[in-house]
Amino acid sequence: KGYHVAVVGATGAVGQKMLETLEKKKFPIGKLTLLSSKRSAGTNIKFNNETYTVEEATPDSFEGVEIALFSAGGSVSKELAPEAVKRGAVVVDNTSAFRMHEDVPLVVPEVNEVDIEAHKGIIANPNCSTIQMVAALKPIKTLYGLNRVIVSTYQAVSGAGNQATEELAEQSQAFLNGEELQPELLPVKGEKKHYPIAFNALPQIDVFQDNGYTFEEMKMINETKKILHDNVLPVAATCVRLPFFTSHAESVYIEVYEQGVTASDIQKAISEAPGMVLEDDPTNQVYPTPLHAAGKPDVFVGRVRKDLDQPNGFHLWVVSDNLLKGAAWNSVQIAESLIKNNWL
Ligand code: 11C
Repeated sequence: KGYHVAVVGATGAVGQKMLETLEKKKFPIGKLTLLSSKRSAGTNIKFNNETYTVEEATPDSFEGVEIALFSAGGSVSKELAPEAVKRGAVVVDNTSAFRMHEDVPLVVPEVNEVDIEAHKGIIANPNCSTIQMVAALKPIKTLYGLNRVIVSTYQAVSGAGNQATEELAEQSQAFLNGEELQPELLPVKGEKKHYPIAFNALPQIDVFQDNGYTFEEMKMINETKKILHDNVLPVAATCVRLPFFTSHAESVYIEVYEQGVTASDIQKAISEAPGMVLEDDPTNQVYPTPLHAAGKPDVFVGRVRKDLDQPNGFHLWVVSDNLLKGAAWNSVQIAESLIKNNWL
């Protein structure tokens, strides 16, 4: 059977990758509806050699839709996801709108696929930087338990959308031409201040919360606990934007529960986990980098080391394409799981 699939936000950075992923995975599509804001409506997009015209998303756009993949910003999801559900669709939402709602499963299929079954119409796709981290943590937690997680991120500009990608490209050229930089978007669209991203590092992703952490950091903290079903797991995060286009990298410090675990135990756990690739050979300078991970659906791990002072402490370097496993690929995996398990 082919399903009626809608992609909301089809012209955006993640929407484009969703279409590429659906094509690549030969997703069983009977009918495809491409939706966007009024601004992008009318755009023509090629899918499987056919041309589709993107329509403005309205509640009635979801008549007859069975699976709706949303990635058009939180406010669009808040308004239209319930309308899609009312009309019988199951929504996979890639925004932060519903992630922490109690009756909305928050899913990375390799980690907590079974949570999908309890859905009430909406399944949330986690934040990109959370997905790659929990994918790495899960096999370690299963075998050795987890006592603590401290993460620092090195995040690509594409996480902030196509406009941020353009801003980095333009600023880089301007900088090298000796021109004055005029930042307009990053760190956060609509914020009071903007800083250059070219040849810089910005320790702010999303807006600050009252506790001094940014929303991106709190997403990593809260989503990790929800996905791993461990509300008391201590998690701390520092999220930083760097001047490259694709893939987020993360330095992750963990403390495991079991005593006597070695770095090779951790490496083995990672290398045997689905969707994970261990690239860890310091003698031959083998480790993952954002450029190398870009365009691939896996989560890459390297630099696995035992902490020098904390007997159950380990350091890992985790890299993945933020638009694929971090967004589009994971969303389509959730849709595949709905079909495969008869959970639609
Ligand atoms: C970034 N992680 O890199 C963000 C983008 O909650 O889905 C993803 C925002 C989200 O800016």
